[in-house]
Amino acid sequence: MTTFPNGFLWGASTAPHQIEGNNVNSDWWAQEQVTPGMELSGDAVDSYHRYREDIQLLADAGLNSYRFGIEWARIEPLPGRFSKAELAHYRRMIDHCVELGITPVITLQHFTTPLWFAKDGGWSAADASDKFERFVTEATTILDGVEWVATMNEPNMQAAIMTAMKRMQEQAGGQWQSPTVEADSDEDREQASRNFLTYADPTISRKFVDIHHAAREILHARTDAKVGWTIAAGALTAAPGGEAKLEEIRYGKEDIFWEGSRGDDWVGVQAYSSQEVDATGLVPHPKRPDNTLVGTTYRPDSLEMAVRHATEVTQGVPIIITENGIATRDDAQRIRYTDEALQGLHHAISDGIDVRGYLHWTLLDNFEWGHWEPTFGLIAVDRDTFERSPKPSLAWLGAVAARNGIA
Ligand code: IFM
Repeated sequence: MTTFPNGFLWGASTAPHQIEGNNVNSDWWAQEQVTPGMELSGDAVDSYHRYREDIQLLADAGLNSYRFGIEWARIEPLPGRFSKAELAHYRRMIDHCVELGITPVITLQHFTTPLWFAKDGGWSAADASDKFERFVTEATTILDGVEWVATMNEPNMQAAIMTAMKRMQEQAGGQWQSPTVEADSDEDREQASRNFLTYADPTISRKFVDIHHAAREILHARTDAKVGWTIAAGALTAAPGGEAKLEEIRYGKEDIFWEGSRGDDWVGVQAYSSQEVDATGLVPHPKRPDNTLVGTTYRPDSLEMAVRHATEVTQGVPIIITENGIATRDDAQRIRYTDEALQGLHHAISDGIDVRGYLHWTLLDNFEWGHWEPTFGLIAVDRDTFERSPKPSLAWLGAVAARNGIA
């Protein structure tokens, strides 16, 4: 048996908008109502009301940690107007974890923002950091005793989305324009679709790093929490001739953010698959029978690759795996994937890399940002009755946690 370090966190991660339901004051909720083809989050899986049951299922399975987010759009539905009731709601969630012996890992911002913040220029606004800092300051009032706090989830994805939107608006003179549909030729279209969300404008990325550092300072001053953020890791590799392009893409897409973690108490690594870069950019995932429901290749080895890259660029900041999982209908494939990912993770730990925990994405089948079909959960949910049905993978991961090791 391969054993993990003492005190290793074993758990699952979630995000408020994806599971709570009726996040009506958020930018995402507004976007869903007007975007053709986007499915609605609606009631989601009603975890806002059913969090006790959800955390209990996680604890009963033998897991010892739960990563969840507090929703800025609920806590500050209008600028500067904080809801004491919503803050108390999230404090109850923290207390419930503690009562069940579950270590909470709290994310302060996971993709969504309040609608008023988005309308006011979002992260591009000159005073975006001031607004986020005001929220973070208020959030510290409920973080007493919480050990692990992430300021933001996947700022690198957020920066890439913002960059893509900015470019499209600039190119179309303020109009939304599809990068692929408007391309002049099939070749341009293929190139645009390959590289959509590949680049993040460095000015935007550096702004996220500065905002993170400002939030970290507030958290350090007002709480005892260990502070970090969580980064989407692409586990990118070079196809022959793609070495220089790999460096360029990986720097903009990830490394600015890993570098921004230096000086943090920990960093969250989020890895799902791996992708090649050739001389012209990202190579689309090859079509294989075991591709996931989000079109990515089955690459459990991406976790070890991502951890090795993260530790190198952060210069050894302690790591928590804050997301790793697979969108599949086949739960046996989920168990196989997770087992292989954990074998790789164990190799990295055996080589001396400081990893403190593994939090699977995700606890519940949920709203995958405009889609309900990709099921990443350890627990299935009937979206009419909200009945929870744990999958075999939940018990499997719980047994790994109980042994603190893989067979
Ligand atoms: O569902 C998302 C999550 O919100 C952020 N990281 C990737 C997950 C799976 O796509």
